Amino acid sequence: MAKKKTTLSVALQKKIYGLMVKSRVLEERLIKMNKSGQGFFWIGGPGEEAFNVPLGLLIKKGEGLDYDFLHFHYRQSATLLTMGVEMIDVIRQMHNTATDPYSKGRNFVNHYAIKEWNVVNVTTPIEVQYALCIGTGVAQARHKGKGITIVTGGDAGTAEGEFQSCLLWASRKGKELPILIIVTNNRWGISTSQNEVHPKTNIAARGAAFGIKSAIVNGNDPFESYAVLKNAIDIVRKERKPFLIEAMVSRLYGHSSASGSNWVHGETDCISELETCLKKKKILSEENIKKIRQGYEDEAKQALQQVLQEPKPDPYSIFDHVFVDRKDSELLWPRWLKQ
Ligand SMILES: Cc1ncc(C[n+]2csc(CCOP(=O)(O)OP(=O)(O)O)c2C)c(N)n1
Repeated sequence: MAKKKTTLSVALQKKIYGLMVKSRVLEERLIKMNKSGQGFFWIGGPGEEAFNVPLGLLIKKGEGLDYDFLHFHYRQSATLLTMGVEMIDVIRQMHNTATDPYSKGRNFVNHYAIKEWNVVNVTTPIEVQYALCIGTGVAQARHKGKGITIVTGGDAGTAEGEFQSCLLWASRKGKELPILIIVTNNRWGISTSQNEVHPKTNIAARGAAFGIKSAIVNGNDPFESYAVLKNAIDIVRKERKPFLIEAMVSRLYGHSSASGSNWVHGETDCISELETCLKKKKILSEENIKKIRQGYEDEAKQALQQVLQEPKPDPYSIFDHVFVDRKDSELLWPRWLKQ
């Protein structure tokens, strides 16, 4: 349950709530799209909103080394919406239209790539982001500005070598990197329970072996998440050293559409908990709650109606924006396709 006491202003508490609902409504629309054949695959972040919205509010957004570099995974919609991503663009990627600004209709949903905000391409292979973030960490350490690198991923992925590489490179003596290393722990890797693959200790405890400060946070509590994130971000920004956060979160619709994307009973729902808390504090009424949700539902529905009219990518664009230049890629086309 979100703690009743917080130093955040009433306006900020309301703002966080609104953004959490916006993100949930969008994700539920994406799930419906997948189930009704309007999108091939769904993966996203319902259950991580209470942590991901505060993260979005605390990011120094912009392009280049003076701003934060973001190496996210596929459950980050609430952070991106908080930063200013439009619902319609996420729906475009879900429907794979040519108008999708992140992949021109070529990638799974929630796979963002936004150069102007230092959002490095979300990758489908898990954990590679923890290796890639070392690069921007090194660049920002040399640059000596205020920008930091932030990387996120799930608990199961920490079994991969990239996670250990990240801890090591971020903590070399005298060459520390300004990286906020985040693991959102939903206790599952698709269908494998964390108890089957991890030691008894928390993931955050691994920081100690590398001399990295760490914290565990209840990621279902937006106020606690905001406070822990703010403290960690301030430390990384000022000391130019890494910090490791393990956020305990929920996975409300299972892993992805591959596991059915149905509501999972028994998981904590951060939005209904926050509603109870804000109603008790008389910050929100039942009427406000309904109105806020309805407003976002209307926005998502309208966006979908527009996206359904938009064009699909030209088949010949398949080799655009890949690591093979256009000239070479022409050679890869079967001749019969071109005739
Ligand atoms: C390198 C790699 N191995 C396996 C997979 C298949 N895979 C996709 S998601 C996933 C589980 C990830 O679990 P976790 O890291 O806990 O993140 P979560 O999805 O639970 O947020 C796996 C094994 C993959 N995408 N990439």
